[in-house]
Amino acid sequence: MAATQVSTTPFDGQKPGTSGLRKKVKTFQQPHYLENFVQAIFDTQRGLAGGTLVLGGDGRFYNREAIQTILRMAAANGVARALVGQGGILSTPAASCIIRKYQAQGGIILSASHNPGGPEEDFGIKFNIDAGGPAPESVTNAIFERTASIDRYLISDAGALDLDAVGEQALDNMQVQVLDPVADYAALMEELFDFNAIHQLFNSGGFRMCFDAMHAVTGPYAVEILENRLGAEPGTVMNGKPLEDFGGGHPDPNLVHAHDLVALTQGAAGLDFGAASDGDGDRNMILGQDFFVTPSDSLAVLAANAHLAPGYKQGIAGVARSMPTSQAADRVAEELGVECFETPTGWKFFGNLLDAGRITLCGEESFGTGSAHVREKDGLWAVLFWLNLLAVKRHSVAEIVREHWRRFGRNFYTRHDYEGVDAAAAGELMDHLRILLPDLPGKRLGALTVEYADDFSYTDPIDGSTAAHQGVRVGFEGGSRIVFRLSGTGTQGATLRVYIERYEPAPALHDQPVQEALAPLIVTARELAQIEARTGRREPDVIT
Ligand code: VG1
Ligand code: CO
Repeated sequence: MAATQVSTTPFDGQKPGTSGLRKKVKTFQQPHYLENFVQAIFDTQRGLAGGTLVLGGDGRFYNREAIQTILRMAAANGVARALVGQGGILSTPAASCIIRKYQAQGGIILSASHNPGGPEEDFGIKFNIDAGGPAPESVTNAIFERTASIDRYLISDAGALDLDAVGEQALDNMQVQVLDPVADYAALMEELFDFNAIHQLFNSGGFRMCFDAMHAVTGPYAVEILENRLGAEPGTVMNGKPLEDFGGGHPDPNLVHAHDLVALTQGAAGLDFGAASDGDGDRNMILGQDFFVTPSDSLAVLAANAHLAPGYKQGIAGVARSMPTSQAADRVAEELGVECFETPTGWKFFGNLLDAGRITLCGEESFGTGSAHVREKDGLWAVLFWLNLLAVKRHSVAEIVREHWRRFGRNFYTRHDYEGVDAAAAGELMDHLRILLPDLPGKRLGALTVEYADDFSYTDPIDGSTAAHQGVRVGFEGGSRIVFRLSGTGTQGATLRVYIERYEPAPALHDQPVQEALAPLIVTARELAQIEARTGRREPDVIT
């Protein structure tokens, strides 16, 4: 079989967003669409020729087809070895783990993460660099630039490979190794966490839990780790079979989309622990009995207790959080005397800090938590970390978090999403806010005085690269904040995200319902951005 050169013409808009290129499946199915983007990766990432490429996806519709295409292109572009997850499956954190473990030159991950899947829904592709993490903007910009001038791609005319059997095969001159997608990842988890202690917790008789894989990629990982290795009761993992359309749902672990799991934790007979992960396995939601742990609090709690897990017993070097994430982790970092960084939204901005050893833990408000063990956020890792804490402390989830609030104060926090908004109107809303910014400091909005107001920009402390226009921040005296930004992962219209936070030191006031505790700030946010007048929306679509 031989490599063929196919003529092509550029497509508009192949610009990766917060996490890779995400479009409707129908867009990806156009002739040459996927091929152009993949060739742009090979044309700009020269280390892949003669090197090792890791390849896998979250199993959504079009995954298998795309993997066969990419393998044939990899062979034609001179890749020496491809490591592919069995069945084309690799969770995002497992792909990162495998890139690092086998010292690959990079990886291609096929996923639109928490976006729905199926013929009418979303598909995505992203490139991860040799450190294992999402490509930084310098790389994604180079790939995007290349897509604008691409005029040919290379592809082998070899037939389809059998990806369902673990083992080695050849595709022209490229060696293809089909790997068990779970084994390397599970081994890494065993190094980091006290599996004996968790096993004992599961066998103590008094502990009931459920993990919702949402018919997405973590099913096989969770069954192997929780049920097979840790001895959780069979059936602990619900919705454990990955489906191409995730059973028709949004594989997004939040209070809205994981409502079945949430219901299992409610009431007197509610489970002690509930957890869920997203389409590609990098997000996590943590629940206790009648208790939801905000991802921002989760990061802070893990940072404060990291020494209790074997992989972090030496303590942590530092913490980072994305800008819209609540400032709860900052207080922990201050008390621990370690560095704390505020980065733009998207895991790619943590990579340099992790590589340089400046941080050990990092997280985002969007149900993302992770550490230096890989270069992606990691859903099951967070679940195991919480289980390790529960096993050591033998307190309930709620007790652990309340104790944390008593010690550090509580950052009340919510995110309001307005989805599928007219893109032009959303852009104008952001422009309107940017125009207001210079006049805001010192002004009173509602009961609070604005301390600072800016459009967040970031300078990477390691390589000096900059990222501007990362979201509008309005900070008030006393630490309250409102943040506005537009989503970079959607495929239809625009999504406006409004992030609202208030710090409350007094334990007597920690039990208010969140939306109530934040009500005045929510009103301020709506008025300041003129949300209803500009978008026609009275209420957000999703509140987390
Ligand atoms: C969202 C989240 C962001 C996260 C990104 C990818 O981006 O807000 O924190 O890193 O999704 O997560 P945006 O631009 O839509 O706000 V995943 O699990 O979808 O890869
Ligand atoms: Co994800």
